[in-house]
Amino acid sequence: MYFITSNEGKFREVSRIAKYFGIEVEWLRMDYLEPQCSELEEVARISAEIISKKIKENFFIEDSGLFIEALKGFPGVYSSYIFKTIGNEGILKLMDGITNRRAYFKAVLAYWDGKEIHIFEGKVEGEIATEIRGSGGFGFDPIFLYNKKTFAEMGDEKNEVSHRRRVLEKFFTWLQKSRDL
Ligand code: ITT
Repeated sequence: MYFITSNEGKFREVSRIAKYFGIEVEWLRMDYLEPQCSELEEVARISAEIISKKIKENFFIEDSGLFIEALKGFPGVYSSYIFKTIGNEGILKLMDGITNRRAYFKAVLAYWDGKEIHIFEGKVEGEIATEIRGSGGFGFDPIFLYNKKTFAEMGDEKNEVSHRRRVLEKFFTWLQKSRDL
């Protein structure tokens, strides 16, 4: 099963979680052009449609975003660009003085089975920290608090509760069932 991403941190987590389910995932490192859409579902579906025209094998991709309540869901679908530009420090600055720190990560997975696309979703609620903490994980992990620790401080524990874990759990359970039919 191919997993397509340009993000090494994502691949590391996906292959680790897949192992819990006895599934071997192969990394197809590809930087595909993401369409500009207002919903993650649309980004994932359209990206998978474009890739399916180039690749014969079954594959899946996963698009994630950080949604901050006080910023009306920002950076959301723009998470990748915002991380590359203002980064974690920039997000902390935007959140300066804001007491509502609720946020969530959402992951949308699109699986191409050779004929059609199947969509799955996973979400995890947390808060934006007031400082950068921890050295594990990647991306926004050092500022995303889950039960008092940031994802970057949780090590492998992140893979038990993350948006990625939740979406993959749904996908792999579905995959196992549909293979048994
Ligand atoms: P691909 O699209 O090639 O898979 P990407 O890094 O562009 O890689 P996304 O668009 O899905 O991936 O991710 C949006 C941003 O959110 C990006 O900057 C990631 O680093 C960040 N992100 C995604 N999942 C994360 C996680 O589990 N922890 C922290 N940050 C995460």
